[in-house]
Amino acid sequence: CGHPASHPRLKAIRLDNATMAIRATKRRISTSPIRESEPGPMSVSNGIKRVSIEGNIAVGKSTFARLLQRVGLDWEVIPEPVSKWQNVEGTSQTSVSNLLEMMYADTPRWSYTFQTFSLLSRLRTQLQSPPPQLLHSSNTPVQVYERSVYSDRYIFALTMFELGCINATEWAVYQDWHSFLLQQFGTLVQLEGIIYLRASPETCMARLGMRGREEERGVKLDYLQKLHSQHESWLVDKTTVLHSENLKQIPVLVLDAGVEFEKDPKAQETLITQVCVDT
Ligand code: DCM
Ligand code: MG
Repeated sequence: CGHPASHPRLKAIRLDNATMAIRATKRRISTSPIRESEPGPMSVSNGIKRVSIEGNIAVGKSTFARLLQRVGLDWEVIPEPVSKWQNVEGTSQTSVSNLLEMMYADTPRWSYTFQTFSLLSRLRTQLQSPPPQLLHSSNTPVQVYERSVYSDRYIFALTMFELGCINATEWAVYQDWHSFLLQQFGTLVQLEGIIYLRASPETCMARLGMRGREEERGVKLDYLQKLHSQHESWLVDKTTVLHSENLKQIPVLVLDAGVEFEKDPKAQETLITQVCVDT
């Protein structure tokens, strides 16, 4: 099967109900370490379902999101706005700086600024109206987010605070902003489900090297190990202290992204069938 959509089981697939998909997966793949609970009452807004892909740096979120889009015609992928972080625009819309580069070059100096900006730019991107064809689709439209405002806070900003790169004052201000923005806009970006692409930090390190994003050249394995444990605490062990009741109730689908799936149609199919449900 050269294309995931050509597989017979995938022909009539629509993610009409992401929660159903996650439940179906739980039944089908008993070895998957999935934990789930009921979705919150606020999980659907404008009739759109939203699913976030989470995972360590360079694990393959963008690749996986593109695969999902290929098999689900009604799905809109909303990539992480990394280019906005690499080109911070001044008032005349010209690029004034590369904040991603600045953050990695002097992490204690720029982490707070970076985390504030990544949260703001992500929220702005995710709040944009979906394309009309998505809204007029005969199936329930699905938006696939590459990461979420939750990983911004409970993975990255929290890690930077724990590493001492965001100080106690910055952390308090960040959390105040975060909570306020979610109170105002939270229902519009509320998730139906989370897909956690899980791979070892060593695998992510190798993929990061292959990707070769200039700004990330100095990223060390111990940082990826820290981010990995942070993902595990939040999405698998459920030990992260969360401040949103809805967030605690979002079902999580854990997928083994340790397999080399980027160029392997069979491995892609294995991953994709775990997300899709036949209608
Ligand atoms: N990033 C970060 N803080 C966030 C979100 C992202 O430091 N809140 C960084 C991690 C990566 C890059 O942005 O260097 C995103 O790349 P990827 O999507 O591969 O994880
Ligand atoms: Mg990416």
